[in-house]
Amino acid sequence: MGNKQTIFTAQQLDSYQDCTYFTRKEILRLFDRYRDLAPQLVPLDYTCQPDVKLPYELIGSMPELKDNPFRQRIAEVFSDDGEGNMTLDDFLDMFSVLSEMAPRDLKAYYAFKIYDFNNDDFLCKSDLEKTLNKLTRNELTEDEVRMVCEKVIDESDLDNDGRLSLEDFQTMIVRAPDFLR
Ligand SMILES: [Ca+2]
Ligand SMILES: [Ca+2]
Repeated sequence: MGNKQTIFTAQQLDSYQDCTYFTRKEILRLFDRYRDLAPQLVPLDYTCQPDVKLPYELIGSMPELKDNPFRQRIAEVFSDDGEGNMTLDDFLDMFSVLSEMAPRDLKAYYAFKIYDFNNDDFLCKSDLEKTLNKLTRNELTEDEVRMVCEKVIDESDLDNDGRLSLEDFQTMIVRAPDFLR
């Protein structure tokens, strides 16, 4: 009991390795971190895939997220329930995409989802305004924000529908890579 080998089956570890950019060792380390957030909720045996979710409040307080102005959106996007409460699978997915090993296109795809506050698969002006306010930690005036967002849409809205699709967004981050950080 409590031995690392009994937490997951070999197949589970293989599939976690296939679905993330992590090694077995890193997966086990992340499991420990997940469990440390709430040892009373997370069992030491995952071989029967227990139905466990950790509340957003715990996830959002982790050192990687707590100072990130997008922490709530990040947790929402990666959580199955859309509310930021995370299963171990959600948790591993999130850290995998945030890791340095994740390719730029994958990061861009998730950045788009994170910035799409109303989840309609487009970045409209109000999504971009919210994004910019968070990126700049509210240091710009309303007028400045409006101007920057209009300019961004103007330059990247290839099909001229006044909002950015994922494709438009990929064009945009080539010009303004800060949006991907
Ligand atoms: Ca949207
Ligand atoms: Ca467009």
